[in-house]
Amino acid sequence: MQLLSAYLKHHNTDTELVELIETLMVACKEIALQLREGALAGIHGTTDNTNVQGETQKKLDIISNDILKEVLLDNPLVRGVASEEEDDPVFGNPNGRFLVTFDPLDGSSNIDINVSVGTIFSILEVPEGDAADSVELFLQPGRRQVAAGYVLYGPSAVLSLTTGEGVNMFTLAHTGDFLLTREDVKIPNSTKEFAINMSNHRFWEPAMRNYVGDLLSGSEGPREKNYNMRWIASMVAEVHRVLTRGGIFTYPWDSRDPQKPGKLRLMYEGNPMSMLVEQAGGRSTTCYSDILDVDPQHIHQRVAVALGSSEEVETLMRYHRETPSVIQQ
Ligand code: AFP
Repeated sequence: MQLLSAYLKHHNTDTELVELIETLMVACKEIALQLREGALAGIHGTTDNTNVQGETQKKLDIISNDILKEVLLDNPLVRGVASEEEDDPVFGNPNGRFLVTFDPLDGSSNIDINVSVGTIFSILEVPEGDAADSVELFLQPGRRQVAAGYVLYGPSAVLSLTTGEGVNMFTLAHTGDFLLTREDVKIPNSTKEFAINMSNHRFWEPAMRNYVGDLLSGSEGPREKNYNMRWIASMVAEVHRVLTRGGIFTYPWDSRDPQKPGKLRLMYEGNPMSMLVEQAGGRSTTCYSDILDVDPQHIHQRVAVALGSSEEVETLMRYHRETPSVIQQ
């Protein structure tokens, strides 16, 4: 089985980008170890701190954030990092070539119940010109990403990675190496599996209620086939299922906070997952347009997400085109 770095070099991936990805994996291996220790190391549970999202930080949110920040900023290739757990970007080598955004531990509300969580990352290049250290450097549309991926900490630790030439998966071996286990991953165009937090049904747009209603009507309804449902409450685990066997995952706009376009974060959830899904032949949208074309206005911006099997996502978008919207005035 091929080592991660050997595979990337063999496919002529930029050598500095390979080095940066290897640096990210050093941090993710340490996080995998911490997670495995879990309650034994007394690192389950919450802290008294609240992050910029207004969420209570878990002990492991902070531990994984500190590991990633330290390891990345130690690498002179890194100009700056932005994290779900940091109010503002943190800068390193002023001559660094890359910017990294990350969700250090996605799905952290699942840690204490021992359900899969993950680290999601997105890599951008510093725009041309000698701009000073500022958040503006990061505010680039998702199409500008040079690489994106996640490490899923589940029964095994699996890296899903794209550098813009398809998606490959690497599994963490007991030797500490990430070894190639799935090459050129493709998402099936159609599916019978959907994932949405049904408890938010009354807050959705009419289009989303109609779309999900017809899924639930199954073979007796206009979709003429039966659908099954999943909800893990870890986007990284949901997207891994979609990459592995197809499906549609959505966290749409809802009226609980009408000013917010959605719950999930554009720069370190929406964009990296969208690059992976599109590179695997799927679609990733706001329900109205492609997420990778969204022009970011701030680093913790939220976005509505509907991604997965292309035919199913296009059907969801058709429902949104054909039903009057309460947000798309
Ligand atoms: P946490 O990281 O706070 O657990 O949130 C996870 C998440 O951002 C995403 O991974 C899930 O898909 C989604 O939120 C779950 O949201 P609900 O708790 O509303 O189902």
